[in-house]
Amino acid sequence: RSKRKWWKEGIVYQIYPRSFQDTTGNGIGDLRGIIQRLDYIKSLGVDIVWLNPIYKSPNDDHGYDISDYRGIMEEFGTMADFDELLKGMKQRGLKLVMDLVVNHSSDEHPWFMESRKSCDNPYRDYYHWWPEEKGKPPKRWSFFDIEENAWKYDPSTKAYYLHCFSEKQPDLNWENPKVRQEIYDLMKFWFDKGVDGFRMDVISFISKDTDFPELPEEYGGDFIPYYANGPRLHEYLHEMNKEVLSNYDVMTVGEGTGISIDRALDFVNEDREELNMFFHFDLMDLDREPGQMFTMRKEKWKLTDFKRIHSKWDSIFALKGWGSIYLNNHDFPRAVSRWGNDSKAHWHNSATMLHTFVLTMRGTPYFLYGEEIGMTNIKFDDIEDYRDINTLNRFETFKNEGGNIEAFIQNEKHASRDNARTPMQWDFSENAGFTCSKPWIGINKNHQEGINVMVQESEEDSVLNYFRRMIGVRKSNTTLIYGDYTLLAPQNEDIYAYTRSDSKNTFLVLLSFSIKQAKINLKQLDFEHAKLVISNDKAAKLKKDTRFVLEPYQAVIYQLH
Ligand code: TEU
Repeated sequence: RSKRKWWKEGIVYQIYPRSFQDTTGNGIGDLRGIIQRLDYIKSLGVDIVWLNPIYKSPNDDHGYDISDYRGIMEEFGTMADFDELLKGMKQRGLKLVMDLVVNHSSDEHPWFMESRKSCDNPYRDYYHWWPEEKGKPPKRWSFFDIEENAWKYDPSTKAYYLHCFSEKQPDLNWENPKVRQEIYDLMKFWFDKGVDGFRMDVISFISKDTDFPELPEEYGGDFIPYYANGPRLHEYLHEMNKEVLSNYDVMTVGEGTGISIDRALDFVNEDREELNMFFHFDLMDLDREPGQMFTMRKEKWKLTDFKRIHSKWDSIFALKGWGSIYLNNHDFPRAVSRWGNDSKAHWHNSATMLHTFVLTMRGTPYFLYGEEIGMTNIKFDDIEDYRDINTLNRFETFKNEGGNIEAFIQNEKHASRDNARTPMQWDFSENAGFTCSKPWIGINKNHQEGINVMVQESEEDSVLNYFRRMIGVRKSNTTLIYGDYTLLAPQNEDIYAYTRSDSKNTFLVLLSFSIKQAKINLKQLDFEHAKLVISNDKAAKLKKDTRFVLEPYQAVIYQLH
């Protein structure tokens, strides 16, 4: 069985600092805002805070384009604010995980400004350059480029540089040992301050085949798994572990873009000394057109596929490594709108049912700020309302190709990353208690209809208070953390049923993903001594037989013995 570790037992709360709490009145969240809300965060019962990037940045991609890895973004505050935040967290027994963005930097980072100056600049080899005299570089695809071209021509030295994300995010050259040393040093800088770990942005992309061959045929035109399979990736991760990670008691979670399940253990098997966990994307791909991570599928996703994905990933980590469980983050739409149902009638049950799911799986649970109160997609109608470079640049591409704009917006209402980035809804007031001025991005009107912290604090059965109770259930039963997971009734399209068990206890988890009443009969279970642990439906009662009828989006946990 898995060895006990704080980062396996901890619950992670992700904060997008730009949208959490503004204290200066510029419409942008800041570090002092997080300091102000530390007691609230602690009250949730979470243990670990993951902060999206707070470093100096021109904000082409909201902090994922870093111009100084040791400086704090001006809008967010100062290093003194950061130190106070970290101290406040330590005092409350909270751990802090930062975002490490080292596949690329900003083009305004001094390294890149030097690098582009001349071919013999000492920083030239900090990035990937393709000289014009070699002809046009082989196709490389870019996530955030209007022409989807990852090579940008730079006239000053007549060469192209590689940028797998926007042209303001040039890819760092990890082949260069000096680059790796710089990165290890900056990691140490934050660890020496007392930071407890890193979430590593597109860490799977850091190694490139620097001969830049044409995309091998076996990838069927899909660059993402190719980017994630660089020749020296594991060598770099192991080196990083030896040089830095192994000297501290910290956690690491890689963003596993493009990593398929058959390679999972290469990253997180303890014997390999690389990472602790990573985020896989199989679930995030489920409602997207195959090979198109930004386009919603025409047909609805199936619960049997949802179960299959989670069961498969659970089995991989049953003996070695460790998983991470998440339903949304700052790159994907809100969980309740995507996997549940955000209509008035079903919002409460589906938000709490999804909490129950995340908190009863094996693997570290990750929640996005606002998920605890069931925040929903904002579904902006107008391109003017969007702020994300991904939506904005794809819109340009779409327009240039003469695509149907209405269809584009319709897609973004469900798929845009901005859905997950709207301001935290604290109260009923005009700007939801987030700011006293105009927020940098629109606030969801439903903060006036009960999706806010203030009202949910006062209602016993609110989504927020269910979240707290459910965290209590996980915390008081290590079976729910380390115990075996067994899927029941895999073919049922309405109900996700499983047990979590060890030598001491067996828990039965029943989750309805259906808008109608749903039935399941689990006759194989011994229900003789069953106890009701928790349900999001007040009417739930302990019953003595195994034919269950669940209300729409009902969740219920029984302890069988
Ligand atoms: O995301 C990388 C990544 O894999 C994403 O492209 C993701 O699949 C996409 O955003 C889906 O909408 C990371 C960060 O999480 C993201 O916010 C950054 O924009 C990106 O890296 C570049 O740093």
